[in-house]
Amino acid sequence: YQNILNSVLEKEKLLAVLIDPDKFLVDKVGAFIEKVNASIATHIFVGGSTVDDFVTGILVVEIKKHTKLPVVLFPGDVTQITNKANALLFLSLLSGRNPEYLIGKHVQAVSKLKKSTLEVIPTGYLLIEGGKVTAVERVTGEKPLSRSDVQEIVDTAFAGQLLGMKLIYLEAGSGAKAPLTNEIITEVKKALKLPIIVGGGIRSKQQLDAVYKAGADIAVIGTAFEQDELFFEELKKDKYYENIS
Ligand code: 1GP
Repeated sequence: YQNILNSVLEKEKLLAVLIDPDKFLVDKVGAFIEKVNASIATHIFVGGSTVDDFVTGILVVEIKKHTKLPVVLFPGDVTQITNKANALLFLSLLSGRNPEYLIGKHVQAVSKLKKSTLEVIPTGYLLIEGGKVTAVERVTGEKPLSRSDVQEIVDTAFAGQLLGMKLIYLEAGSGAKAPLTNEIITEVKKALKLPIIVGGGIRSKQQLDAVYKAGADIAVIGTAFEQDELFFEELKKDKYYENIS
């Protein structure tokens, strides 16, 4: 977390590549991570809404064989918590009113976390309309916040800050039709003192840059890399910085 804060202070933008254990074959990890290493990615997030037990641990071990980037758990359930990662986003679904996802799963996780060395980062998680029904919605039974109700989004994020959350994650949902609007990101960033994570539907360099410009500190991309690994070419370290300078 301190590394994230330092980057925010330095105005450095961070990029997390999301690997969903449910969609990833362990024997493909090496080649995929080589591409991640050559790109501007700074973090690897691992998690998904529906993942079989024990798969996450095996995948994280394999990922760590190929990279020095921090591996951060972004779990859909308690079973995805593994001590093999570096940190855990302890997500509370603030946009919903389902107690299981606000505090229930967290209580279930305690016996595991007490034995682990994972850095636990309390994270306020806001699901916001992304143009299609997302896995988060299906699993939690919670509706997303409306894109047009920016004040409700800002107030929800602000309540998360008051509750002591250390990060706020604005989520349009994996595979969202479009990333969140600049207005949503800018208004949340303006109102809060916390680093802001933005994910869902980012599929091009232009969209990534727009999300950063609007105020995202960390962008998360999953689907675009799963569907087209050539996207890594556009985000290669040398090429990316050449293009923005
Ligand atoms: C999903 O925010 C992440 O939780 C990433 O979304 O798969 O659409 O990139 P995408």
